[in-house]
Amino acid sequence: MPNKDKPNILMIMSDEHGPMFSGTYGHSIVETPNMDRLAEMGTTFENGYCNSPLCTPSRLSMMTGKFVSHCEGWDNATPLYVGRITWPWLLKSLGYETALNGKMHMMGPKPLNGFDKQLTFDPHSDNMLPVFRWKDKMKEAKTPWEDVLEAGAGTSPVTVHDDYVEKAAHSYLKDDARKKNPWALVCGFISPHFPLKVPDKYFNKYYPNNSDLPDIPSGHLDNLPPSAKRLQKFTGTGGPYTDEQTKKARAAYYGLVSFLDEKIGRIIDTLESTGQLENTIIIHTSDHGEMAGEHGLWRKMCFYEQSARVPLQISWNGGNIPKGRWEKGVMSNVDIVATILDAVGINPVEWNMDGDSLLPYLYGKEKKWKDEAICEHLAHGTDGPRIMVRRGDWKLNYTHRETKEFELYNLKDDPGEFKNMAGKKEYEKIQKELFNRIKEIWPDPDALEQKIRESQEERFLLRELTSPSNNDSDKADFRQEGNREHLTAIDFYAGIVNRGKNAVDKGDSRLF
Ligand SMILES: [Ca+2]
Repeated sequence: MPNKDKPNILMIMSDEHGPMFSGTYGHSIVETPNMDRLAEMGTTFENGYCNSPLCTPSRLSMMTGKFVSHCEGWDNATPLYVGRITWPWLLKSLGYETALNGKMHMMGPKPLNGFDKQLTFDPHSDNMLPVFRWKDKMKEAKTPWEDVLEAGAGTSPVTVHDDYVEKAAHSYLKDDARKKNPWALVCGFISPHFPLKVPDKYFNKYYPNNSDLPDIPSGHLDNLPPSAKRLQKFTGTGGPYTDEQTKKARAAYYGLVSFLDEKIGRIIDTLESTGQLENTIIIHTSDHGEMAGEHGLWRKMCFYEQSARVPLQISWNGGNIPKGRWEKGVMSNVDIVATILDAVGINPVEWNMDGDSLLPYLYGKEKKWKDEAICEHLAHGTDGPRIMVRRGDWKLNYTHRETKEFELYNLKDDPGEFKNMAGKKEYEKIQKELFNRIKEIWPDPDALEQKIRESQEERFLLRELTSPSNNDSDKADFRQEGNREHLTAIDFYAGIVNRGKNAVDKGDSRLF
């Protein structure tokens, strides 16, 4: 029988959810009653961050408990080195059953990395995405990002996938086999990730009467930092869009958040009705956020709050995690990994994890939390390594390129991140302090950049060598249920060539 020493782990991970787009985090329109329910059941972190504002790097960091530059999960076409320890492997060493249900966006042959099985399928693990080389000049989108223009009622591969994930979660939790061993289940939902299509019921909840526009002060878009301008040109997400188009697209995004929230609620119901709520630690997070038009951007790949912050909620009905606690201390997903390990009796320090367990803090044994988050972006949408450090009220963003770029924001005085204080004499001390922390993580940024560029070149060459043709025929079959056959290394790289070449040549950034 399950016991308190070995709590079950249920991780509900969404994709592309900026926490401010939820009622739970204070949004005046978006209703998320089941996130509210999780907030009552446990502790919610106001300032929780992902460790990279992009799918695969964020998720590989989440799997390994290490920063992206440490686990070397550079971009959306980087497989995880198979010898890398992940938290599911460590839980298996204690007799846990581990299951992945849906998306984790791990690339490569047999990308389970410590999960016993995949309950449904992950369309992104074999939907091959391009390798972008920093040595190539960043392309500029030729047209506005189409997803905003196409937003509305309907279904998409995302909503279909998520329906399968929910169904598989109920079956897994209701299975009597769960009574034998402790288990860890990750439900990898893709909503509220674009395409911005959501069934009528959810879309009509917000459109046309219940949507809003981004908060953009007059003149701000003309004064965006260079990193944001480059990203805007690359993605085409600056539009131009009419206010009505933006409102409609935001309404569809809000609808996807509600669609996700209902699924969260029904899974908690099943956990409760099967008598497993007491002894299950529930973690709710996302891999990164969504700009939703703020700062003239959609999607992510930057360190603005909408992109880098994620919902972070943790509860344990039968344990000692405080209920109804709203925590402002800064933390990130690597801390969640360390917390999971600590909860089952594994010392994360022994495995050289970059995160810290939150348990001593949540149990009141430690009064002061470290109050820090690190986020890195080492992929497309930039032409050099980027890193963010948030400590207390301050956030420093650094771009390592020929002309070094800094952005410094005080989130208390300027929550919208409209006033870049970098380089100002009166904030010299805090900028230096935060940059010193960056230098601890990146002791040699030139060497890091070189390593990333070499990896880009190697993977680019592998594509060339394994490409049988330049067709586009290997799209994922979203209708397939059950385990997918996993890919061989050759299939993997060949797939990247096929899809990647086309996408890069066309300057099409919609695929990723
Ligand atoms: Ca993602």
